[in-house]
Amino acid sequence: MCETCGCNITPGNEHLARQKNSQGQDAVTVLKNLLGANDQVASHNREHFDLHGVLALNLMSSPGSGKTLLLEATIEALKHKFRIAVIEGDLETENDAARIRAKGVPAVQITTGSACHLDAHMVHDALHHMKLADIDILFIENVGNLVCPASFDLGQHRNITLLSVTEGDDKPAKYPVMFRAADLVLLTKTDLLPALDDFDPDRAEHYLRQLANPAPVLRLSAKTKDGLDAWFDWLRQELLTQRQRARHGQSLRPAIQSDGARMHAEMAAHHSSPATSEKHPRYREA
Ligand SMILES: Nc1nc2c(ncn2[C@@H]2O[C@H](COP(=O)(O)OP(=O)(O)OP(=O)(O)O)[C@@H](O)[C@H]2O)c(=O)[nH]1
Ligand SMILES: [Zn+2]
Ligand SMILES: [Zn+2]
Ligand SMILES: [Zn+2]
Repeated sequence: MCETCGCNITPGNEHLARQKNSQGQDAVTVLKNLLGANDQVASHNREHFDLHGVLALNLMSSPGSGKTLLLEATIEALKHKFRIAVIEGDLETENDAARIRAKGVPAVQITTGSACHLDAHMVHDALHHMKLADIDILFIENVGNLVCPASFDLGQHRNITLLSVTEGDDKPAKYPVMFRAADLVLLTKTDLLPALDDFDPDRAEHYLRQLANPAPVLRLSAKTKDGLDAWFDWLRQELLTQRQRARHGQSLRPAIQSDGARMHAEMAAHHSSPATSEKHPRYREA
């Protein structure tokens, strides 16, 4: 996806890209600078969160793996205990934000247009429409995509990767950058497991461990509400430790970004060079 979509350049940073190009820099330099600018804004966002003791969580997954339904179920269960708010990222439509608002909590929709991920600039803009002093937990629902979102620090404290049981248990092996970035993996739609004889939750976890990622793996169904308690416990614990950190003036960056970011930049650079693009054929003969 990133190889062709030019997704490093987003509405939030394209002015930087133009500026850098006019100075005659090559693609690698431009991309590295863009990622550097993103990381600066991400740190700035994290300062906003830490100042207000907000726990910021980035939800990433394939399209349709159940991010919004899980948020709806979470809000229903916890909205009287914690003050929750949501930033929604989608290519088009306000649908997800409308679903969240219908549950009675604030939601800001970011429509990214062609960009297949959120970046820190977009999140910063969204923060201008939120009252951080009134928020305990901020969920950022990233654009449904198992590749690009893992490469961009948004200023969150934790990355949560969802894997629906309908997608195949080898996804961690196929999308290592995404699954390496996970601080928590949620296996979703487990109510469908009886109808699927080819998804083995243990095998999915095994592939995750092969990436040397020790993140907890929780199995749940937002539809039947099975397994949600462990997820709620994780949230409570994270909020507690975030508040302790904030009190001590400390912060927390989410799991691995730099690997993904470097790959993202290098991949895009390869594809801008005809000499190397032959090594990455877009079509392969069977
Ligand atoms: N059976 C079952 N279906 C679910 C579950 N969670 C979500 N779904 C269904 O899966 C579809 C997609 O769910 P969403 O919550 O919209 O998924 P999403 O990840 O937010 O989708 P995008 O924002 O488009 O990436 C909907 O039809 C949901 O009803 C679940 O636990 N079990
Ligand atoms: Zn991309
Ligand atoms: Zn959604
Ligand atoms: Zn700011």
